[in-house]
Amino acid sequence: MIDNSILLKAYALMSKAKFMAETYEANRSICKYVHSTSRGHEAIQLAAAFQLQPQDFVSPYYRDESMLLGMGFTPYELMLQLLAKKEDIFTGGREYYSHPNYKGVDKPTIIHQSSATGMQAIPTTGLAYGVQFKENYKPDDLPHGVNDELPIVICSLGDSSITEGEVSEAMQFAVLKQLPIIYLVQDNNWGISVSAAESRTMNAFEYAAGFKGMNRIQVDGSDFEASYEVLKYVCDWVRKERKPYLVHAQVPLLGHHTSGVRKEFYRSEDDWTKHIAHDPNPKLRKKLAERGVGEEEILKIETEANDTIKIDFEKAIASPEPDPSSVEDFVFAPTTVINESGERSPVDAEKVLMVDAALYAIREIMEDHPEAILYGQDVGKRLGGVFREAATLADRFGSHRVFNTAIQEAFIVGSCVGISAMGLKPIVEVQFADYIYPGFNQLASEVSKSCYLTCGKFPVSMILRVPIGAYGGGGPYHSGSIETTLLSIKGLKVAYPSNAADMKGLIKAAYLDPNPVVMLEHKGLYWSKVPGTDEAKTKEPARDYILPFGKANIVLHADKNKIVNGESCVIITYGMGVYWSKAAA
Ligand SMILES: Cc1ncc(C[n+]2csc(CCOP(=O)(O)OP(=O)(O)O)c2C)c(N)n1
Ligand SMILES: [Mg+2]
Repeated sequence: MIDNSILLKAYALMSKAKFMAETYEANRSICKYVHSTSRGHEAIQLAAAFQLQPQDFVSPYYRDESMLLGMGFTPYELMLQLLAKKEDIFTGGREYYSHPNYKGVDKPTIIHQSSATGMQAIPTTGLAYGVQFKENYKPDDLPHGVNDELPIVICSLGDSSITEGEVSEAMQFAVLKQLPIIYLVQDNNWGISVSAAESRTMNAFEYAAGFKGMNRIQVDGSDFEASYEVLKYVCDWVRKERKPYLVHAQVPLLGHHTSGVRKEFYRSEDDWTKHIAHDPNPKLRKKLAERGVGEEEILKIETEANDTIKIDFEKAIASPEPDPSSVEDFVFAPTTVINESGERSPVDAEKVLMVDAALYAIREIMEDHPEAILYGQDVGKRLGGVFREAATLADRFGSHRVFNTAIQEAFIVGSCVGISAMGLKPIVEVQFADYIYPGFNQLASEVSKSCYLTCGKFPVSMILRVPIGAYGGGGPYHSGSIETTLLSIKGLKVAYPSNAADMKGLIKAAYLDPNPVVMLEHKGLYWSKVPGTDEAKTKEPARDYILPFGKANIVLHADKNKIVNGESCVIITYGMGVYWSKAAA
């Protein structure tokens, strides 16, 4: 039986969550963004929070306010985000309510949380992979608990988010690698106004059965004691066994979807009556009374909770607004690579093809940096990339550092968010630029915004290699150019070299950059097979050569007289464009 002290602690926090919801509803007009509350989901969320230890990782979703309270964040801290205040510890007033991120030794780590439903599954599964990698290959670098406990990862999700394709990619990877992750699904039968019955034939528990190797369990998530027992069991088990679990918790939804999408727009009286019958708050109150806790003591808890919320809300209202001049802060983390350095053209160096310059750059990086890992489709053993752009690397560095993935571009791209947060440096690849689109969502929703929306706590340090452009016989789906699309995403750096020396120097700069870098590698230049591209072959720069981003090279100087006569023009270009321009000149 669970100790009364735990039930009392849960009831105090549940009472706070209830008064917070009432306070927010009464003060809707001063809340900057719309907000969701945890009403109805409190029991399962607190039960999960109470199992977490500081070395753990958790990705709460936007309804997980009670989980945050259970982890020790104060109502005041949460309210600063509700009111978009400068001192909002998560996002500095940039994000909606209950979109946390946290990096500190006193609580579990929370990486960037977006509003995109289900999309946290991939970055969070990436974290679990990072945990497993460190456990196996860099154990001294993995945080442990006070009694030497290993970290676990919890990914929290709403029931309707499970139908997103990305969730399936994450679960596939979690079971394939047997990662120490718990998917906690809070099932309130609603996805805004879409009911469970009209959106799926199975709940998350039934769905999980299709993922061979996924352990699973169901619980009444409105019953705190039952939820606590199940989550204690599951968390203890994963902490020890290092294998994935899915917990399916049935819960009522006792507020509006958000303060903007009101329950009366789409819910019937009958539905509301059914949900309210499962309110976890009176359920726990009744249990406390059954356990002999007197009415006076319960009332005291409620009064104290109410008083705290009142004081905290007043204090949060009075706290300063963000400084508008800070709006551009944290789009990128500062890079140390500012100037060109090292030897670009050693006297005795051989000329190399661009594809080999890239390969040698990665090889040197992997030799010098044990935290560098490379993965993607076909980049591992046997083939080493469909263009042989990663040939020999798996043999040289082992399958734990260079490995094949399934065909899951979203996972390849989005997992970097979690892996980078673990202090590893992912170098990943999508096979053709045309196939970046399945991963594009992760790039735009998660990767590019992580630094900005965590106020610099979680920049995603990664390289995404993308073979691009036309080459012999590519056709419509193997020749695409995507650079303009990429350039419309703030928070990404894009490099597009035109010769072997630039390729090597830019990959080195990309590695040292704390931000996400997309390397566009033109397939027509890889082997200089396209007529007129011979100069893409250059001497191989030395190991120490680094070429910073954003600096142009003058390839062709105009005739002075022609400039004076107005017969000249400037072409600013990149990649294959350099050779087209030279041909035109
Ligand atoms: C990718 C994406 N599509 C649509 C939305 C809009 N949206 C916000 S919440 C929501 C419903 C999510 O339902 P569920 O996952 O069950 O969580 P609940 O709100 O019921 O707790 C939708 C469709 C979104 N935020 N992200
Ligand atoms: Mg739902």
